[in-house]
Amino acid sequence: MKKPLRVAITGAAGQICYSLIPRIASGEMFGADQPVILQLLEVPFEKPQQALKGVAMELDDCAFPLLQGVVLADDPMVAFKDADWCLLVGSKPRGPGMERKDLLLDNGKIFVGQGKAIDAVAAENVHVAVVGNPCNTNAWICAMSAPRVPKKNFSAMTRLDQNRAMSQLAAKAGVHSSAVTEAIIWGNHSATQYPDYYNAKIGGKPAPAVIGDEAWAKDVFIPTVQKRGAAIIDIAGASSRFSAANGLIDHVHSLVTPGSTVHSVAVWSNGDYGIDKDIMASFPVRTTGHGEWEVVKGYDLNALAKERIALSVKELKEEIAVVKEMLGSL
Ligand code: NAX
Repeated sequence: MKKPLRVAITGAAGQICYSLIPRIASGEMFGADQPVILQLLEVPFEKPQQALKGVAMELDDCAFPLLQGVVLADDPMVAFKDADWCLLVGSKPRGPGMERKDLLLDNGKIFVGQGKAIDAVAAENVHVAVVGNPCNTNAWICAMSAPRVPKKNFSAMTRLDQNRAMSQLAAKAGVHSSAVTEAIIWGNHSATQYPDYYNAKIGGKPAPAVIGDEAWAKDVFIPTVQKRGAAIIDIAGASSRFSAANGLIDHVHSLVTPGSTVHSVAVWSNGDYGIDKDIMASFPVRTTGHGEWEVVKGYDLNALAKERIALSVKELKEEIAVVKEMLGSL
């Protein structure tokens, strides 16, 4: 049997994790032959801690063959101890009337603390995937607070956006979503993200050649993907839950699978495609046969793409400027 992976998960009594945790324990994220130990973190208050105990009881009741242990924690130093993967789902949601700056400030504190704890106690080659919003900038804060850990080991999730883009393209083309590949998300996981119609493929052919409707791409496809999260909140009264969990399963699974196809991941920018260095931006990524991931080069960016990506990058830089101001004092 392989050595168990220690997987720390924050926000573990929350909505996304309720769908996420059993899928990790059953092997969908790391593979059907990879045992896991789950290290679950929640805030140190009675209600979430009680809810976390309920999650642990349900895990017991599943008798998952791959689950080798469960640690319940209210302290990041316990949750991240020797962790091979840290899945940072928990964060403070934006409340009514809350300014974006306040959201960045509140989450900044959380992700500075978690970054420091990861730096101090996680496994030598820990990898960190951030879902909690604003996820790109939270991942940036976390990476900056964990100087021991290579920047390439941090990522933030834009896979849900990619999956949404695949479904929209498939529906328009009248094919199954599995026929859609290279549906790349560029930039920030926010309404400024750029879902790339021009480089997507449908049945191996360029999407524009199959769909042939640029007005639809610009006026329907891009805004639908950008605002899909808000549309779900409007109709269901709650934010995306199992689709977000599914996005994270796909995100990590692709990162740990050698030879994976192109997928969208927010990673530390090295300046590829003219995107500013040292921000967390979404790029096309592939995991090589050696298990290392790299930004896939060579996609052509037209004028629309360049203009939209620049807007998203501007937003990311503004978010970073706000948190940089705070980081010294945190
Ligand atoms: P919930 O509010 O249901 O759960 C969040 C949980 O995190 C709560 O139980 C809370 O107690 C816990 N938490 C808060 N601060 C914590 C901390 N410092 N340490 C540990 N736990 C902490 O939210 P849920 O629906 O699960 O969403 C979680 C996050 O995912 C939110 O920030 C949300 O905005 C974000 N999303 C990100 C998406 C993406 O594609 N990147 C899409 C879905 C989702 O909107």
